[in-house]
Amino acid sequence: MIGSSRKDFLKKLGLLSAAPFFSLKPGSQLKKPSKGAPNIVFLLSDDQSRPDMGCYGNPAIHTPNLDQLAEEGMRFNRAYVTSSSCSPSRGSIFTGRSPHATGSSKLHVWVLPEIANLLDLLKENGYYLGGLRKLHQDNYMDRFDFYGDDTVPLSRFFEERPKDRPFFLWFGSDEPHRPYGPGTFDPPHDPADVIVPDFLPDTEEVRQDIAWYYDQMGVFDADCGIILDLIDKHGLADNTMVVVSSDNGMPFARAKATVYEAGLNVPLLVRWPGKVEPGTVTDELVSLMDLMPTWLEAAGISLPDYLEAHSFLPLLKGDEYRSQKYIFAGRNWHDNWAPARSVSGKRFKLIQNYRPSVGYLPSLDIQESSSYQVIRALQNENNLQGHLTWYNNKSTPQQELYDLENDPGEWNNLADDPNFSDQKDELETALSEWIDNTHDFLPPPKNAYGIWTDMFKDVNPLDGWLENPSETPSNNHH
Ligand SMILES: [Ca+2]
Repeated sequence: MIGSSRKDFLKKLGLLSAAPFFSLKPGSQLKKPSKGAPNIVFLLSDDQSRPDMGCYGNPAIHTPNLDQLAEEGMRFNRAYVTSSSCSPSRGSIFTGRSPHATGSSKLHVWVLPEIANLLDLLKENGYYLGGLRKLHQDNYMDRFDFYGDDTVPLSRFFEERPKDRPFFLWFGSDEPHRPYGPGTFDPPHDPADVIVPDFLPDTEEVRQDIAWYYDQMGVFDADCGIILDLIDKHGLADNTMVVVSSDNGMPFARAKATVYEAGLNVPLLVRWPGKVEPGTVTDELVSLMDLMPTWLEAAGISLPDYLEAHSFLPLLKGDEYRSQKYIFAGRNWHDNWAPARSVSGKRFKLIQNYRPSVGYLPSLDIQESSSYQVIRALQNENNLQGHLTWYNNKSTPQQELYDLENDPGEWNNLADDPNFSDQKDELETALSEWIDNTHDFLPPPKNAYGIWTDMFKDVNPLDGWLENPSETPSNNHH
């Protein structure tokens, strides 16, 4: 929902009409697009976890258009956002970098303008750029040749685009973002049918809250259906790669704005006729930042000198593909400060928490949600059961290690279990190298003073010797 102040702002920018903006770097020239460069359509929901789509095995949720698309393309089981937070996650999609390396580490902060980004590269190579509805990287507004908010019919882009150039279309839905209530979807989802995840209490209010979330997913699905019909109507389907995903997980407790799976693991569907085998499913680890090089490569555009992300174009085309061993993610400021980093391998996942002195801090939208009010009420009655006693924790472990195969809900922390010290060590090393290599502002769990010395390799970044100066090791490197 775009408020009137935002509309005023957009009017000021002239973006409510299809005003062409052009922002090529000085000296750069518009190139001709490569022969056969595909159109790219990106359909992005706002706050949806992976399981909440029919094609991901949820029989209660009404997403027929997206389920059909999954049958026509590739479905990813293990696609991850770089941060379970709108603007940081979207910044990574635009730049192929982690949020701490884009300038957009916090919610509502934009990517630095000098960083190489998808939009400039597509535009320099002849693409026409369309943006519909929510961007949440507002500095990029003026990069689009066409922008339409929720007052602009979805069809207008298809009518106004130049017919002799490939296009990139960003459709940033406002759904299923909160607030929730009745009347958004007909027929409404029945609370009796919804699947209550194991991190929420199964009560009437929670079921209703989830049913409203499903209703908004129904709206997203219907909007995607309109866009897919327009692609067909304009005869574009054969040369258009359609990608569906979400910017972060469901807006419920222990999901959105956390580094747990319900926060990070999002749907990802890719349909590209003649290139992607219909009905394929993959368990390969991919990050949404990988979309940027994948799209550029598909368009025949050279990649920038530095990118953290990996193209998964070969995987899409069924060519030889080198699997990614690890996927990294992080949390910084999102209504509160509880930074964390995570690394997921095929089976094990390590979380490093940087504010262990506090327990779970929900984002504001979740704090206000009816399902979180239920959790608080149960807490006050001392009536949280089983796993859900997790919400009573007054602190957070510095490290969490989970076996995702046997414990997909991430309840059984193995970080201090000596039987898993090898797995922890491997992931600590991978996480530390990533933190160093991407110039993160947080210290790595290993080698807290960087890869140039192993002198401090056993210093824990959170309770190291700084609090006990007498134990400070001498530093010969000064
Ligand atoms: Ca979001």
